[in-house]
Amino acid sequence: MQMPSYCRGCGAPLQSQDPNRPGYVPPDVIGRENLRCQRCFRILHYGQREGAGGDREDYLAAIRRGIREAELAVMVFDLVDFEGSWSEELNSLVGSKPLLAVLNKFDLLPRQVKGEEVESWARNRLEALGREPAAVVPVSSTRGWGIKKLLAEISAQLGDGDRAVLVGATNVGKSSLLNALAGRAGEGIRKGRGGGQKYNPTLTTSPYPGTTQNLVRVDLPTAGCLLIDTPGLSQPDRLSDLLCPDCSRRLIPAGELSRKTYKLSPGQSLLFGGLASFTIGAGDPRPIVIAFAAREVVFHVTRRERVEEILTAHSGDWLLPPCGECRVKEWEKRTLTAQEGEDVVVPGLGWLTVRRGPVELEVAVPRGVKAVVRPALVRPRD
Ligand SMILES: Nc1nc2c(ncn2[C@@H]2O[C@H](COP(=O)(O)OP(=O)(O)OP(=O)(O)O)[C@@H](O)[C@H]2O)c(=O)[nH]1
Ligand SMILES: [Mg+2]
Ligand SMILES: [Zn+2]
Ligand SMILES: [Zn+2]
Repeated sequence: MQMPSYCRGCGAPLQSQDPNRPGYVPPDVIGRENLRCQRCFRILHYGQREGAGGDREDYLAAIRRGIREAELAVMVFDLVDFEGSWSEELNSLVGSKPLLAVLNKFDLLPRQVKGEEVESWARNRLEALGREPAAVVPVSSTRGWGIKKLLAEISAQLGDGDRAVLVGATNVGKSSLLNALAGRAGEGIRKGRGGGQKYNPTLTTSPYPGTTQNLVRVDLPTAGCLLIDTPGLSQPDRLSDLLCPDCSRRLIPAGELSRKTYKLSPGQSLLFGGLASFTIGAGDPRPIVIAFAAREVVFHVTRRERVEEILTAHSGDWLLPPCGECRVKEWEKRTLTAQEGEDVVVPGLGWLTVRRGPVELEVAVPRGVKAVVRPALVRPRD
């Protein structure tokens, strides 16, 4: 019997030397087939947070190998953090390989938003970035929406026995997507209790970034292709990547986004926890903005003069996130003008949609984080 040498959940090479590193299995089980490492076991069964383990260069090398092996690249985005999911580095690694774009976590948007709307929105965004994928498919990996269509699109691009590689930033849901595709293609189905069928997902997924460690290949004979999962790439200018794992989990929405409408006046500031402030300058005298972020982000309105005092006194206390440890030390301010029907986005945190404008905004974010103006993702209904 050939000894399996990689964890089937995260792809880490199996080892029995260091229990604190990915890939660890006790010496007495090594050699068995289909093993999952101790780290994956803890993540899956105890929801435990485990450190990422490897370094960025190793992840990059794995992604490069995955792309080289495949005939098709599937670029996975977190739809509610499109800018935070876009990586120039990954884009250039994909190069001229045929490309599909997947807009995952569609379930987190308000229900009014239609699939066709986000599809054409994302097509335009990608075109502006110099990309024209063969297809752009909104999906929800956790709810199973759009998976059948995506599987058909992937099969249409591939010849028999060809390979597709899933690439993207950390936590966008690549492994969840691959599990959903495999389930859809009828892989890993086993008898559940009471005789019903139950899908046994192969890949380890978790709310903390940095779960997948290495390539994991999943064969889908019924779909006539092989899919390759890759480690995610951390994003240096995404706010959620700059904070501790608990803060970053709070910023990544677990359910539908919270959405609040504000009528503000010049000189008023809207705070997103203790992590960003949007201060109204010139423009429409009574602008209306809609704030979008994960539910755990506290929105707070105050006067411009009080922002500093409030941040000093309450950030990490009731003004969450960040936690006390991740309080912002250095701020960066920019002035942006946004028109009605545009969003001002802070990648890895959320965005403001201008409902009545135009509005000039002074945006303060932690040093190194971007702020971007884009056409509105969720178009207000009149
Ligand atoms: N709401 C929602 N959550 C999702 C969806 N897909 C994935 N998630 C969640 O997003 C988190 C990250 O999912 P993973 O599949 O581990 O993401 P990944 O891209 O493989 O992450 P890395 O391996 O760290 O690069 C988990 O908490 C998933 O449950 C989705 O369609 N909707
Ligand atoms: Mg993964
Ligand atoms: Zn593992
Ligand atoms: Zn923190």
